[in-house]
Amino acid sequence: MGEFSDFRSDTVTHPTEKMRQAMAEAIVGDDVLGDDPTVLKLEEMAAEITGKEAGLYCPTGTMANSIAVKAWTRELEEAIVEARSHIYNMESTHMTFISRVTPRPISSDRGAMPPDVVEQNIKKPSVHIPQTSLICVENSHNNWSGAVVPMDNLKALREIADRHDLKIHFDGARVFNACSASGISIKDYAAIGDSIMFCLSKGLSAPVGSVLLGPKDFIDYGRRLRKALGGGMRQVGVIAAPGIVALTEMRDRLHEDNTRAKRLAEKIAELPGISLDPGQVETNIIIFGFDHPKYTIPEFLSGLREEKVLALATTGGIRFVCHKDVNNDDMSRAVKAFQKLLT
Ligand code: TLP
Repeated sequence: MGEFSDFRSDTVTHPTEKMRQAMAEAIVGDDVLGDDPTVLKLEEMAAEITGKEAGLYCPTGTMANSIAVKAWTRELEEAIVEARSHIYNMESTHMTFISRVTPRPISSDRGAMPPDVVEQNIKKPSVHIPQTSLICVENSHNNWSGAVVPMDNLKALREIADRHDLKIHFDGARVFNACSASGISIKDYAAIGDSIMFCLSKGLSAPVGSVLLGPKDFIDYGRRLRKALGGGMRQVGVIAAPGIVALTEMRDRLHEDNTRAKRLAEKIAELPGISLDPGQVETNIIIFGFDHPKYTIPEFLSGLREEKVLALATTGGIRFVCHKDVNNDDMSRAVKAFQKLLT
């Protein structure tokens, strides 16, 4: 256990020893010229795992999502997004800033957008109205407390997209946590999207990077967009190397994070001021409502910090994220801090 028990995000996970070794030994080349063997290996491996034709290593999930939206849309078009989605709420408006398309937010049942409502919102263009060209889905769903979006719902959206000749982009920042919780394979999830993005830098514990996957011509164009956005990173095998370790060795342990989150949720759910249904904690993210006579959310978070426990305020309350670098001692410290402050 470190000085702080850091539940702010799974982005705080540190690279494993094997990742550090892989970084030190990485064979590199100029990736903008297409000859960094480590990056090529990572992109091929990610394509193979997801069943997509090609992959593109990106510095961040936000850039991968930005590239996907830009590649699938044109100006005067609209993209359907889930109302609490990361792509719509937490990526500094790249849809309007970079792609110059209008996001059309749809309310959902814990990340699952009702197919009939999605279909009603698909627009054919007129002199007044933008054309819908893209649907974005997210799974697991960060701001819905890491919910796993049901496969039936995703399949229904895929059918609608096919019927109306739309593309689907799948924000799978934490898709491997969803795989672990649902038992559904990554290939089955990836098949829902024309493109999919996943992050190496979250529960998989690589220090940086995300991979965007899709058809070869989409990825070729995406490579040009990545350069235009300043993401041509030269000898980037040094940071792609831990991504290979992440994909090879870290997927199988994500169930531990999911289980820990459920256990933590069960321990805090009954405390005064907290509204949380532990049954709804399916993966590694716990979001609970907070309304306590003694503290506002910022006051409670600083109380936790004094007890060496870190968490973040988010849509719908307070967020705790379980990951490889919080162990049972960190869990006990968190539960004790909750009990001390709230009872
Ligand atoms: N999410 C981060 C913060 O931005 C909130 C986190 O700590 O959870 N899609 C989803 C679903 C995400 O949760 C995130 C990051 C991203 C995309 C963007 O990834 P990065 O941070 O690599 O740009």
